[in-house]
Amino acid sequence: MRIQTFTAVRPRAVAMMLSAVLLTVFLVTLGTQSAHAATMTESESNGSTASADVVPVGTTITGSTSVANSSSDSDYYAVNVPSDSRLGVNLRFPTGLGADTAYNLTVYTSGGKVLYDFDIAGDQNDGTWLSSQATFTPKGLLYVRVQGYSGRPSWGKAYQLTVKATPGIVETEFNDSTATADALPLGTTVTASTLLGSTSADGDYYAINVPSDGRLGINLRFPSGLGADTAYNVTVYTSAGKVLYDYQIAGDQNDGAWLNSQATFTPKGLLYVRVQGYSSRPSWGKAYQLTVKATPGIVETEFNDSTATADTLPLGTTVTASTLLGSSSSDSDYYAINVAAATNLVINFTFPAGLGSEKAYEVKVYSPAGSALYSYTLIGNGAGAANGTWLRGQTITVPKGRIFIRVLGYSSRPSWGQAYTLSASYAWAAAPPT
Ligand SMILES: [Ca+2]
Ligand SMILES: [Ca+2]
Ligand SMILES: [Ca+2]
Ligand SMILES: [Ca+2]
Repeated sequence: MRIQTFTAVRPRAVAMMLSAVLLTVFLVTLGTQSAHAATMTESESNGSTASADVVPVGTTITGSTSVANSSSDSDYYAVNVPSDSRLGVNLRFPTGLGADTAYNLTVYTSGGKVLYDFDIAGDQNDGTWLSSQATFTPKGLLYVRVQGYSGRPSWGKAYQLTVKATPGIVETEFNDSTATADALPLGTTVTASTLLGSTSADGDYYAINVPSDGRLGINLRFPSGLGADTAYNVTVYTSAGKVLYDYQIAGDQNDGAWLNSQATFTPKGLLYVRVQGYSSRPSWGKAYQLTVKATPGIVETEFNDSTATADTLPLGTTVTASTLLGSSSSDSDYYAINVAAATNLVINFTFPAGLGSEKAYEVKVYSPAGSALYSYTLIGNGAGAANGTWLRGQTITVPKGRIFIRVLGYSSRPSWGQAYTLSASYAWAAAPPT
């Protein structure tokens, strides 16, 4: 009997208990959901990534830096970002907290590395300065830490934190080396910034795969109003990491036109573009857009600075090139031409008009043994210089074999970074000897 009574009663008790538990869970869930929809309130203790309050993207959480018997308080929030995005971190708090630092706000990667780190002053209480910073994140988990100290007027005050994420093609830190470069397909625009943790410099590397030899177009755009000093350094590296081109981009070159006009060339294959900035510059924390294009063609392939590394130039073929190189003050481009028999050559060399009244290029011809046969200095506005008629009229006799044409330019000249074209042909090809 006792056993029967027991077994008869027990299931009812269990069922009632279960109902109560389920109801509680249901109510708690309801309560949590409605809190999410409006605003959330932090739940101490949230002083580590492990105990972080989970805050959905776009949801505002109210918190406060204050802990009894402690001189500091760290509030960690975990935010799950569904795709690579530009972040908007909005921290608002009451006015009247002075001009000194009110809060420290740090963004951590899921792995706990410092991605961004800001000191927020008391008079930045409306949140606009912080949310205007160009911050980016790869998809996945990140942590935001709001930190305060008992010695600050912000201690015990309520703050509101909202993290927004706008999906897009953005850089993904840490991209500070060729090994960790962001892949950037040709013609794709990436949005990024030079801004990083508690460091004074940020280098953003992009890996670009170029399907064939061609002329590069590097287009870097950024906001106006960043002054006339250097805003960014842009460096192009070969796949082996050698500096091919290197530029200082001034704040007033923000429309990208100047850099894009530079005659830069690349052999097919991998190259890297690095955009570098410093915390001391007005460009720090500003968004930039980078697009790299490539136009296939017969172009020089640096480094072609000696007879040993000369680009082979078949007779009758026109190559496009420039005197422009890394952080060097001069560039020599050697071209090797195979000549079947001693002959007269016509050299067709053209460059843009308007390069002034000083030396623009030197064009030299070498024998297969490397001895100088001819040397010509071309003046920018010299008669027939830019359009090539003067040089085409010179009598150039070369022996049979692998002869060399060298084009030399200097960074001090207006010709630096301009495109030139070069071809060579037998003198009698146009007018056969009789
Ligand atoms: Ca960056
Ligand atoms: Ca970087
Ligand atoms: Ca060159
Ligand atoms: Ca060269």
